[in-house]
Amino acid sequence: MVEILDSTLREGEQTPQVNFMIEEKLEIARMLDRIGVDMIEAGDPSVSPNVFQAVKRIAALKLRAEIVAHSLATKSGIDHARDCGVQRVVVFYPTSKIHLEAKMHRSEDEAVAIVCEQIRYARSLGLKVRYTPEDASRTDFTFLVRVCNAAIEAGADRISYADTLGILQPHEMFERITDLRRSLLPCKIDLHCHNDYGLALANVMAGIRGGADCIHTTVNGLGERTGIPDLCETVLALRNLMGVEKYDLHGLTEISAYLERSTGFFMAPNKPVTGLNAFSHKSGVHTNGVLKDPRTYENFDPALLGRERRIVIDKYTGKRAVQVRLEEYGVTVNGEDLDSIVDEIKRMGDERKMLHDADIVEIAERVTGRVIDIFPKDINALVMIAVESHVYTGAVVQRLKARKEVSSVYELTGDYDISLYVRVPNTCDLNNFIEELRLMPGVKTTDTRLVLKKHAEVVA
Ligand code: HCA
Ligand code: CU
Repeated sequence: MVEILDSTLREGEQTPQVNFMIEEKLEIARMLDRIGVDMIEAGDPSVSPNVFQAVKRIAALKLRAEIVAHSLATKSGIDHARDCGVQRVVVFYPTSKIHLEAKMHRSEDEAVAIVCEQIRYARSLGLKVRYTPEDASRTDFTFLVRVCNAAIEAGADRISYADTLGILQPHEMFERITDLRRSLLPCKIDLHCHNDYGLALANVMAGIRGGADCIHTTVNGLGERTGIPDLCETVLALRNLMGVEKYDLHGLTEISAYLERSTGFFMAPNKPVTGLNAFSHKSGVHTNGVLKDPRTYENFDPALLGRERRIVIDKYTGKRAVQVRLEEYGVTVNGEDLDSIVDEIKRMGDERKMLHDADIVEIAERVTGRVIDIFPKDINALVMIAVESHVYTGAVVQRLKARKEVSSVYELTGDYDISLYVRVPNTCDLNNFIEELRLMPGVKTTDTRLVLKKHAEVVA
């Protein structure tokens, strides 16, 4: 069964301008655990004292997911991981020629020796070990197999195939992982794919078909440069396209929104699954289809994610969508009027960037000559009144009922004793009315809210 390791707290925090507070990391870890990810990569404890604290506190939460610390292949890095109390450490060390020569100034033989020494050290501390050959996708395949098998013999039980630069195509990933699976000693294979060409999710799915076990994700696809696969997209793709049902979909919208808020890194509207437009329909052909049967243009029900479909009304809109939108406000129109309303919407849509529901209702009013009292044109307000304790509420109600501004009165329980629905022509009149209310005997305090939109039940 496919596994997910979420690295929002490690790879995700490598996103430019993104840094989490410790409490936020704990909250993210709890949310990830509720979704059911198999492993949480909580950070590299050597990065800073706060990263260390966060990893340690996440390990102490005793979540269902395995907690993983990331580390360079150094003794001190591994010591830090052990001190955090995590179950697993990642020992990462590059394997491509360019990284070994330009960055590490090490030969292939030296790299194998360092990797094995550090893995053995981590194992001696009782840690499970994943070895990541960084830049694996640009590494000579024979050397890659050699270093990975040496790592497995030294005690690693997972190898992370890192497409660090996001340069593979899905068919290549499939072939590489198929070959790797055949060439490696028994171990689990993780896939860490960067999204530089937008191929990260396609690549991990191809890699899974090739025999890999685990996909690395981050919430909202955070990470170095253009990030790695988004957790929400991955969970939906695994479920809907590959039949993997083990993750809880309910927490996905929440965690994505939490990450938007805590990072200030907002999703493009056209982002799959979590983007604003993921379940929006605009052209007449599409909206007509969706209103007849959502399966015409929706591969899955947005309710699975606690989301709703949205029908956009503008110049592309057909009759059916306009009719349904008006019905939502309790307005029914005949066929001829509907034609005229749609014509008018198309005309306005040619001139304006956006049409709001208030515009659509206003057009319907003009065409039908009816007053559709949904978006108040005069000032409508709800006024809450608290009555002095020694005063009989009914006495105040009697006075209020006599006022022409008041269209309904309710007696209530709670902090306020009376609520009024008030209609006045303008702000000045509202102001005068409230001043008079305050002077009325028995009125202790008032609290006023303006009404922006009245829904069908209220109108009726
Ligand atoms: C990096 C390291 C890494 C490691 C991936 C892994 C990568 O370059 O920052 O441990 O699986 O992309 O190679 O994120
Ligand atoms: Cu990475």
